Amino acid sequence: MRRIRANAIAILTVAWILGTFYYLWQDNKPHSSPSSVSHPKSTKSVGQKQTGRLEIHREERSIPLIVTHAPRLDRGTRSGGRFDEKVYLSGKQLKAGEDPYREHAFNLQESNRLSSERAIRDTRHYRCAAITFDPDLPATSVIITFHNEARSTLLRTIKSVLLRSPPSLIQEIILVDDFSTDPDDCQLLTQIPKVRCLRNSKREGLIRSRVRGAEAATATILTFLDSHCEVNTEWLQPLLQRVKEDHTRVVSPIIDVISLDNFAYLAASADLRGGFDWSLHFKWEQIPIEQKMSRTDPTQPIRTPVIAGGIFVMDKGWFNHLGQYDTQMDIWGGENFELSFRVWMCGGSLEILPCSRVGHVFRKRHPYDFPEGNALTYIKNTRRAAEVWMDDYKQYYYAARPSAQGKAFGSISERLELRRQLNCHSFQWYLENVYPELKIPEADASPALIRQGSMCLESETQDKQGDTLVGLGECRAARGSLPLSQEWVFSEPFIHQQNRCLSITAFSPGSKVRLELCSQKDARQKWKLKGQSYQHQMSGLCLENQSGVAVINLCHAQLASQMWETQQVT
Ligand code: LR7
Ligand code: MN
Repeated sequence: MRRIRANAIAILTVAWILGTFYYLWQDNKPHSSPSSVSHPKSTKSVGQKQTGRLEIHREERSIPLIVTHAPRLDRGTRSGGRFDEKVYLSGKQLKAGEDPYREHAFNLQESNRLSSERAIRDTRHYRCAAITFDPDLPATSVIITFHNEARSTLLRTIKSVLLRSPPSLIQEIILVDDFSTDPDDCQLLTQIPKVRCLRNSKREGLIRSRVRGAEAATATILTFLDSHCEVNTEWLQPLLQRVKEDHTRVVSPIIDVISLDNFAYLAASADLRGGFDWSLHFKWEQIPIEQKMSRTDPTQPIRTPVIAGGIFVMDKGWFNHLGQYDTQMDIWGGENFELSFRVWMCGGSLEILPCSRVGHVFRKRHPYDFPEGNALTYIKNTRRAAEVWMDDYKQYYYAARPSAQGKAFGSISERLELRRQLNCHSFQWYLENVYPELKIPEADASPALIRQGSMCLESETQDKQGDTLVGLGECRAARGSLPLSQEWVFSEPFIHQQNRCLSITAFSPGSKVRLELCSQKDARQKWKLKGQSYQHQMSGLCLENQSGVAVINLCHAQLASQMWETQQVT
């Protein structure tokens, strides 16, 4: 009897040890393709049938949520004689010989061929799986706007949400049909539980459509998605958790890539954030090296200067408080900058959460028309963002996008009033605190004369403190051979000669100016160009020629002694 018990204990111990080893091995095993977008199994060269089978087999383990939370949508609905997926999908099939890319700018044939419930690889860092969330996360309304989306991609977006989210967290899915040709694309989907459909009576564009969806939402948290996405394992919980902890956070997932050719689901790099150039062109960029070095935990949020725009979660009260969207923006584009600047400058923050992953079909062209033309619409929208939020820095937007000058952009008075009421930070604050990596263009970095008639601003002798006095002298030389003392570089906000910056000596009218070692933080050195005057930013006083001495004084438009001509040297 005793021996039997001893044997049993020995067997159990061995089993326990083996089990523990297996568990640890599983847990420590990194994903077969860590974070790159090139996955050999996803390339077209691999036999598709075999790839498909392999994928599904491999995936079963990595998406337990499908099993845990899958209410098997069509089982319930079909028996009720309601949503019939086959009927829905076969309503729109590719005609023989038709170019599969024509209508949607992705391979429609491939999308139609795939199951609406296909498994995808869990692309998260393996440490994400161990994170736990509050049991009482708030539910969300998912808002998907679309204009003539393919039925197969739209359905896959919806089903991935319903199958890969804890049901209690999905209050509803609001589809906003932006006047698609066939109302049934949207209407038939309302036979799926939780799905609602709002149809615009005319084409509005994604911005006004999203606002309409947000206004109809009954949950306290809004989740925006594009109409050709697939959400991944536990995508929603990290997003809701961060917003629950602080309602001013606006959070997005890492956006994985769904190939527009073969619809392979590819992991995107986890080291990227949203950025832009002065023409307001969005780009993914590496997170700055210092931040990268200090990231010991790959599951931590990544602060981002801007979001891509289509996929994010935001508290509904905060969305409304901050002024929703600029509803005078049309069709597509620019709204992500406007929202991003507004969130940061008016007291919120933007984050990318690496433990949340959502796939998106990235396309190379717009498959739909722009009633006012693509370029004009983008200019109108970005111009509105620049005019309302970028203060004097908008000059760099115009310099980078000269075609924007003079183009119509409507009235912005309501948005300016909103900015005033919300008491938001300046764009300079945003540049200093959120996006210091965005460099002020050095286009005007070539040296110039700053002159009044035949007199030029010049640096003179050093005073007792070792600072250089500044006055006016006869412009002495022709182009190319100027004395260095008359060459100035204005790269806002600094007017400088090498590393010495034009600085006021006191904040009162009549104070002299001199050259001092440049310092990024020194308010005495910051100027802006206002018409033909150089205005000291903080005092509001203007650079003036007072009988050959450079001083600052109360600004008077058209006062000759305050009007300067800038003449490039090279
Ligand atoms: O008139 C329109 N009405 C619409 O409802 C035009 C478009 N739409 C819908 C459209 O069906 C889609 O669901 O709006 C959504 C976005 O349009 P896409 O998919 O053509 O845009 P995109 O993926 O190229 O654009 C990105 O930038 C846009 C700027 O306005 C939006 O913010 C998109 O939501 C955004 N997409 C993403 O952020 C996903 C990641 C891509 C990146 C980078
Ligand atoms: Mn898209």
